[in-house]
Amino acid sequence: MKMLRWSAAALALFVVGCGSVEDAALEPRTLAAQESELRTCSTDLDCVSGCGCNSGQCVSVFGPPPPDGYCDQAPVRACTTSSQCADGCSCTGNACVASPSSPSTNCLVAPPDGYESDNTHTSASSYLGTPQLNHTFHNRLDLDWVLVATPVNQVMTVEAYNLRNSVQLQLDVYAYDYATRTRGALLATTQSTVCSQITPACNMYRVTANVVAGGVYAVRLVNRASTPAGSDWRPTATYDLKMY
Ligand SMILES: [Ca+2]
Repeated sequence: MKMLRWSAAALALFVVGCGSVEDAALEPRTLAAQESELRTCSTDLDCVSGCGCNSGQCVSVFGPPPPDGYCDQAPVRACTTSSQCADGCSCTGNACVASPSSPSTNCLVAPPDGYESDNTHTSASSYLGTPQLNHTFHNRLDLDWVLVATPVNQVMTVEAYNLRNSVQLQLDVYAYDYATRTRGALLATTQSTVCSQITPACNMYRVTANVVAGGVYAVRLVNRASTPAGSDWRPTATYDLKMY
């Protein structure tokens, strides 16, 4: 399915790119001129979708060869609204672009989600009894803390589910002393999805812990993806969180 989507996207880009191919045919460029335009890179994230970084240059990595110059384009962050772009960027032509007032802003990075700043247990969001939707890992170093108060003695289940855009995370539950804001013992942790099939029932992270009436517990979700921070134009890793 992933490949199918890429193919459709690539096809669309190839169609869009046809104009430049014809232009190139009308006015051939010298080989030296073409080589001078090759896009330099240090990681695949420096190259547009469908191109990879090979020996410091963006080149086609699989599938049919793209139109001349396709891999020489700078990557952009796709969007449909400006809320999907970082501060200082707006969504123009389905790409996040820097506002005229801050032209040097890096618009490849994702904006933080509505639960930020929640990178420490003292700035955690509070779980209010209903699922928290659309948590994102907006950069490689992102982690998310959530505090939950437990009204009764029970086995509490915590799930990170609806995993979108290649979420890889670690899910932890800690005991917590809310009065002193002190983290206690690690009660449960996982880095593995429930099962390996590609189904919603399997593709989630789940832990359980014994909790007590009147208790507070701290849940931590850590981004385990290896994407370099600060240059991620790809769709942002997103998950929903529920506890019951
Ligand atoms: Ca966070």
